[in-house]
Amino acid sequence: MLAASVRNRFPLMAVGATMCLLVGSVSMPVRAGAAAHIFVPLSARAGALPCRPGTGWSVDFFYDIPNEEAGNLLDAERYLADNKIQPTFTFHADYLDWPAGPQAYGFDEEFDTLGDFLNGHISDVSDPDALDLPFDKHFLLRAGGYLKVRLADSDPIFNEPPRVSMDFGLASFDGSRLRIQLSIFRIILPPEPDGFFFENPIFAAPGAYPMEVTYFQKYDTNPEERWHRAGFEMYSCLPGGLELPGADLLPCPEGWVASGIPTEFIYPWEDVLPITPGDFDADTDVDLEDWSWLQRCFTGPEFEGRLPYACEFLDLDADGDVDLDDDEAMMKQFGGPDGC
Ligand SMILES: [Ca+2]
Ligand SMILES: [Ca+2]
Ligand SMILES: [Ca+2]
Ligand SMILES: [Ca+2]
Repeated sequence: MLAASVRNRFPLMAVGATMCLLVGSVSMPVRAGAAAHIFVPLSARAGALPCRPGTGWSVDFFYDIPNEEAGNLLDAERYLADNKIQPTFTFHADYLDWPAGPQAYGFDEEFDTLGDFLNGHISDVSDPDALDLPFDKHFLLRAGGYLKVRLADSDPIFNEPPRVSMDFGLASFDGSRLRIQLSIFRIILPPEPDGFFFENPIFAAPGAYPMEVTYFQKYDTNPEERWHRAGFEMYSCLPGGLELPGADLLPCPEGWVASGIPTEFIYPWEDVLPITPGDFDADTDVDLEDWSWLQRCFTGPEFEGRLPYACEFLDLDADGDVDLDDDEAMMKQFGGPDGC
């Protein structure tokens, strides 16, 4: 069920691939991958989030992708989607770092079982026996959840669009991708030995944004050439992030060291709430904070042209301006600061 709903949310799309390389060993110097900025529009916002913290990632694990379907990440994803393959098992994870531990990456041969690779760093495993499956098949894992984007992450001065931005990095072998709703972030189908990227999404407004991270592991089936490496890490440049136990020390573009996304920022799929009209900051109320954003977006009734992206949300009567009619509509929802 979960896999099907996630697939519907993220239909397969053809994308251009961009690649860059990282020297992926803790004992060797590291460098930041090329950073890019990707704008995530207001339409990608899924809703508001409950006041309690999130609980981390929900992960679907697809074991034993047939050899003829495992050319690369895209082949494997298409095989799973076309055949409506259900996950072999599911689990929860605080952060994305496999194998976790003192070593960032390992060779295929170091893992006898999936449990060795996942390294105890998971919880709520739907089928604990699956952890005894041998680490000798191609597999794909897909982690998902809603990312909480806050006003606190934004520039206090109202720009167009308001800057709500954060950096994410992904390092993996064999292929991985990060998606925020339909904005394809980056897909990496790296040449050996590995791939890496670091990018900065800019969100149009606070709220809940669906996020999906996929990792494809192609097992080297040739016993003569079993030098293949396995490993996957996701970094963020969010202040207060989790330390990744097995990660390289990657510098953020701002200069500090990257970490895992704080668990409380990632919510399960079932937790998203509808947004009340006028609840600009998506904290489940309509109060003075939201009203102050209406003030900043106010154009009056004669306005012609395009509203700044996030201000479109405050055009409550959808006539292309933010004026007293919108103010009146907001006042009907006004309930004071009883949100988060
Ligand atoms: Ca609000
Ligand atoms: Ca109007
Ligand atoms: Ca209006
Ligand atoms: Ca509020």
